[in-house]
Amino acid sequence: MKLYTVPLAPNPMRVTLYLAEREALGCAFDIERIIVNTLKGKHREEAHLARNPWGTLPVLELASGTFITESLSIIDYLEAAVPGPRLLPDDPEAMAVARNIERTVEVRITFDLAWYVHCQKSPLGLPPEPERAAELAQRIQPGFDWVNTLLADGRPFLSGQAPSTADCTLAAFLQFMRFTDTDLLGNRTELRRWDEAYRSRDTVRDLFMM
Ligand SMILES: N[C@@H](CCC(=O)N[C@@H](CS)C(=O)NCC(=O)O)C(=O)O
Repeated sequence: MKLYTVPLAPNPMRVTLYLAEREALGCAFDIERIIVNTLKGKHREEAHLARNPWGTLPVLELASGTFITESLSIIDYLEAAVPGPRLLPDDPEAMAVARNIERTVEVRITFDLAWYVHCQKSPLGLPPEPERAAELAQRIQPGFDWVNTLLADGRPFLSGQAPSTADCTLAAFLQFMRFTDTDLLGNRTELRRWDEAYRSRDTVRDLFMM
């Protein structure tokens, strides 16, 4: 398999974190990682558009030649195809709860947070849009409140006692937020506790660029 990726960008980063979490559990991935330099516009060139007409990253190329172009679909595939301990629980109810948390984080926080970053200080060079950034920052607040409440029982990870895909997703997008040198977490102590603890773990610490 080949994983087309780029450091810092949040959707590639959630896959990077996912792989690190499972490697720490003893899983071995036969994946060649190939950087597509978005700063140089390589993701808009023909070679990458042939892999993914949307021009986005990450992309996973399977041995069959199939390209998987959505980060969560890549994770789903790796959960199903690569043997060994998985991040999602086997129990259907526990799996649904874990996925629900992941999906809520994505829909309520990360979609807007990604655009917030681009409006504030875009790594892709998009023009600043301060008014839109302020509006997006407000829209994210209920999502952060929800996560803060979820963590109020003292759980170390978003889904409970072990890392899940939800942790990978939120941590990846909070790193992206840090690229802007702004902090939208406010005085949410539980969210800050999780954030500090998650990214300082040996498993993932060296993967974070900021
Ligand atoms: N829904 C896609 C989103 C992928 C995406 O937007 N990737 C960003 C990096 S985080 C990208 O490649 N942006 C470049 C562009 O849109 O030009 C996923 O989850 O993989």
